[in-house]
Amino acid sequence: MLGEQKICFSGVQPSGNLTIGNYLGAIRNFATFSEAYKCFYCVVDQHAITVRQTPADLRRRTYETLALYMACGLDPEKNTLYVQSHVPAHAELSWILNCYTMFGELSRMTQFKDKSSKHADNVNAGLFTYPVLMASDILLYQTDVVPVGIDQKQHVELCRNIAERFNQVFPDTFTVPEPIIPQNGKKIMSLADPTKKMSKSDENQNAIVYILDDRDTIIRKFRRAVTDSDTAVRFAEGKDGINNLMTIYSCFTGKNMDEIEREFAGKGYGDFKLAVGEVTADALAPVQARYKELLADKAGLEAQMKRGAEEAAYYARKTLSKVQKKLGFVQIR
Ligand code: ATP
Ligand code: LTN
Repeated sequence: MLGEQKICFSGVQPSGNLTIGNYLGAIRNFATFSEAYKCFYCVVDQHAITVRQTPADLRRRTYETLALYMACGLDPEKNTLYVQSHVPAHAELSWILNCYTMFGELSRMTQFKDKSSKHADNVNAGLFTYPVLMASDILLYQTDVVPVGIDQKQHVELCRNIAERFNQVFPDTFTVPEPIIPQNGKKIMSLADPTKKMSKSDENQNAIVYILDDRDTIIRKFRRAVTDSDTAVRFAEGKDGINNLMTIYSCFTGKNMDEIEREFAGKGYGDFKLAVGEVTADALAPVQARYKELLADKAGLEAQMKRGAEEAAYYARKTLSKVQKKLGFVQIR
């Protein structure tokens, strides 16, 4: 809470091209909080460097992610949109919270285990303390709710533990946040291996549908999606591929599983896959058109970055000063 207003915070890494998993699990839902909450949506570039990035790509993707936020309906007048590295308080609070986070807690994070096995040649300390920086992002703004896909639930729970631990020593410092996980779309699976999360860092391009893929590419990728040897479109245990396609179709059309089963009764997987591709392409077309316009105006994006960072820094400073005072750091301002 900031005064009377409830706060919403979330972030996306500019670490690759964004997928329909990022869209359905997170970004699409962000705009729904704008009326009832004061919202901060951050492009978390400092998180992205926990795995190696090419500087030119990181720079370009930072602009792209901000443009995509706006193209997905986030009005910069109603939401604070900014880049993490522009607000130094994130890194400052992160150091402090490192000292209130246990080695054992961080060792249990499944994302750390996954990423350290994927990047075995670069298991750096930043990858390990990644959830502490994420906790700092959230706690700096006295956040009440954090909309994320289910893979981030464990990190938000750790953030709650850190906040509670700190509050026990220094009462009333942080609001303890709640994760908000969408009912539908919380975990979109890979089209090539539907037992795995669709991830923007997957090497297999056929596994992923990007928000910015063109219509033909989207339809082709869905046509190739791995399914099973059954023929009926029905949501059932063990039919991971079809379940995933039905979830995507449901997210884009608002239809429930029964309605989808009825709609495709007597039809085969081929017809269904084509329909999933078409509704996805139709839904993404306006986002793509708006994105192109926004990205063409680099100066406009930079002005937004500046405005967003100034606004975020104002709130972040308040929490950081309170924390520093409580800890016993000498204030010289
Ligand atoms: P990487 O694959 O590089 O680890 P990521 O896509 O998992 O990246 P982010 O870009 O930081 O990570 O994720 C942004 C948001 O998108 C988070 O809230 C995350 O939970 C959500 N998200 C990511 N992938 C999916 C998915 N397949 N289904 C639903 N939500 C997802
Ligand atoms: N770790 C998140 C991105 C992220 C985030 C946050 C999400 C960084 N800071 C704060 C919500 C709140 C991920 O999706 N990989």
